[in-house]
Order: sequence, then structure tokens, then C-alpha cells
Amino acid sequence: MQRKVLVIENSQQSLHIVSKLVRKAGLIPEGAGSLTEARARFSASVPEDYLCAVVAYSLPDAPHGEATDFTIKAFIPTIVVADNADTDTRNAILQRNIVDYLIKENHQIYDYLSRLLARLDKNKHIGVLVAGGPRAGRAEMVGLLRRHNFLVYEAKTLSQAQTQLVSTPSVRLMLVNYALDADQGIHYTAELRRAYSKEDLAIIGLLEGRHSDLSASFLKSGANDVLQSPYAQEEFLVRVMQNIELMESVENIRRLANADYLTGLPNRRHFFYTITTQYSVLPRPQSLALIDLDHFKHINDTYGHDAGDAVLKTVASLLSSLFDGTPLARFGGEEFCIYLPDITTTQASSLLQQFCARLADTPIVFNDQPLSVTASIGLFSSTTKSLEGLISEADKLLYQAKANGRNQLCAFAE
Ligand code: GH3
Ligand code: MG
Ligand code: MG
Repeated sequence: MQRKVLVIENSQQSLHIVSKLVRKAGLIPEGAGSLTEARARFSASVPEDYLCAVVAYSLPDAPHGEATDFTIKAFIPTIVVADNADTDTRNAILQRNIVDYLIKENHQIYDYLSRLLARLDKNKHIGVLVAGGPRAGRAEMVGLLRRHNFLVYEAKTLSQAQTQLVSTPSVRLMLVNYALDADQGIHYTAELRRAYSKEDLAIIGLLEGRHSDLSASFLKSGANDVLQSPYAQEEFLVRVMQNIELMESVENIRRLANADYLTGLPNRRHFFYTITTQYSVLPRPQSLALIDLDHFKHINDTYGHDAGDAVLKTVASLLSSLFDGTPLARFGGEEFCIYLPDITTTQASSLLQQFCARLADTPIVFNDQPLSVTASIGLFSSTTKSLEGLISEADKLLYQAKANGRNQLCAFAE
């Protein structure tokens, strides 16, 4: 649930813009023009329905942030929108337990709000573990992180932190206090870094007071960032966000670099990486199939390149569904490769025969036109051959399948 966003705003124009942004983020806006109306709407709902609220600080029936107090009391993460940023207003806003505030004068706010809404939605699945340091300091951070919808965990000692981390795969960020277990924070950070890469787990080191030498040690031991207290709430949250966003960007880049742009299947490079890292121990039963579509050039020439692309995508999804959990790649053009470890040659052969028959029997529909597609397959099995060796042998068998008339499997086991 948590799909609704309560928008309390008396300016029709702002209400319209914010509601549009909420919808764009895949969420449902629920507008109210005043505090009174918001109360009425809310009485028919439960707080759990709301991802957050976007609330004008000043409204005709709530001139001093009373609407903000209302949503916070109702346990709805609250984003405040203010008309101006004079110091008194800013201080009054920041005294409250809000997620963030936006100033209308700033033209970037709607872009920022858009990102913030998406962030709050994503944060529901991201775990943050706060480890060590004084209890009050931990409690403050836990409160701030909860407001941003993170799944928050707390550990007093190093062993508690370790247990929590191992049992909670959602944890992507750790806040490690220098004072953890008699000043072991930096040492623990170095240990964590040996087990988790920066892309898998972000670490922010926490220091009481300014210590540039310790700050450097934290970073050298593998922390992504360091936060020195006393800190401003805004700085804390911005650093948390930046580190999470960086991790997500790297993940995104990695996903794009590993996938073939057209079909989304792993590419050749990623296929090699997977097999050489996960299946390097030989001897083991292993088969490799090279699959090449027959007369594919003819499909392009007759029906156009878009039809060819559609065929490649359909073949890729058929392969993914039939060979789920097995390394699979688009090797280039209309050629695909499958690695089948730990099954017998007969089993591998039978699976590929099924694919061949399914493809030949099911025309691919493009623009209401059924296209007949077949494939030729070279399948080679060996318990000892390297990946390169398997590919080279499968390639020879593929050539044989083509020469024998296409739409068939040529297999050999050594
Ligand atoms: P054979 O049965 O001998 O394999 O014949 P073929 O026509 O399939 O083989 P050939 O190697 O002559 O042609 C492959 C064609 O695949 C040529 C190329 O334009 C086309 N192709 C390669 N990549 C793509 C792509 O991403 N999209 C489309 N639509 N066509 C592609
Ligand atoms: Mg080819
Ligand atoms: Mg071909």
C-alpha cells in the first residue's frame, strides 16, 4: 500500500502542479485546500495508506504550520512547502520532525520534489544499520532515517551489528560510529570493506567532534563518507541520500554494461565473466550450445529491420523462460549462447530440441503478420574443456547443423 500522497495546498496552481508530479511518480495524490478539508479527508483514511504528505506551511486556516503539525502527529512523513525562506520561518519549519522543506521561490523545487517522492518510495526497501556511539545519538539518527521511510536497524555493539548485517540483506548503508566497542569503528570499517564492496554496502563513518586525522583514517579504511557531529539534520540526510544514490547509479551503470541493449539478455562479456567466476572448477558435467537463427537476413530483407528486432526480442524471451537460472547470452547479431552445467548431455540435448521445436511451431507475430523462424544449434559437452574450447567445438557443430539443412541440433559429447 502506501500509494497515496496527501497534498494540502490552498493555491490551485500549486496543487495542480504537485498533484501532477505525484501522479508522474506512480502515486495517487489526494488534494485538500485547507487544514479543515485535510482533516475531513484523513478521517476517512488510515496513516498507513500514505507514503507522505506535501503540505503548505501557511494556509488561511492554519497560518503558522498547524497543518504540518497535523500530518506529523498522524505519523505521515511530511514535506513542507513554504512561500519564502526568512530565517524565522526556516527555523520554525526545521524544529518540526519533517522529511524536508521546499521554498516556492526556487524554480528547481518541483524537480527536487519529484526526486524526493521517488526516493521516499524506494527507501521503503532499503535497510540502514546504525552501529555504536551514544544511545541518544543513535536514537536521533534512527528517527531521521525513519522519517525518510528507510528500514532502520540499530546495534549497540560490534557483534550485534555483525549479526544484524548478516541476517538482513536489505541493509545497503551502515553508519559506523568511531566509538563502537571501545573505538573499534575504523577497524570494523576496514573489516567490512574486505567482505563487501562499496557498491554493495555504503559506509558512513561517524565522529564526535572535528578530527581530520580520524576522518582520513575512516576514508582510508574504506568508508564512503564521514560525518562529524554536531551535524545539521539537513547535512546528515543529504549525505545519506548522496551515498545511496551513488550506489544506485553504479548499479544502473553495471546493469547497462552487462546487458544487450535490444533484448536485455546478458552480453558476451558478462557471459564470460559469469562462467569464469562461477563455474571455473573442473571437471564437471557441462554443455554449451550456440544457437543461430536461420536465414535471418531474409526476415530483415522481407519484413524490415523492425520485424527482425521483434523476432530477436521474442526469441530472447523464449530462451529466458526455457533456460531460467542458466547462463545465457546474446552473443551478437542473431546468435545466442547457453551454458548448461551439472546436467547430462541427454538432458541438455532434450531441452534444446524442445526449444527448436517450439520456435519452429510457433510463428512470431509482428504487425499482425505471422513470421516463421527456425534455428540451428551446435551443442558440445565435455567435463574438462575450457569455455573457449567449448565455444570453438560448438561452433563447428553449428556449422554442421546449417550444412545439414538447418532447423536442427547437432550434438557431440567427448
Ligand atoms: P544463416 O541461416 O546461414 O545463419 O543465414 P542468416 O541470414 O541468418 O545469416 P547472415 O549472417 O547472413 O545474416 C545475419 C543477419 O542478421 C545480418 C544482419 O543484418 C542481421 N542482424 C544482426 N544484428 C541484428 C539486429 O540487431 N537487428 C536486426 N534486425 N538484424 C540484425
Ligand atoms: Mg549468424
Ligand atoms: Mg543466421
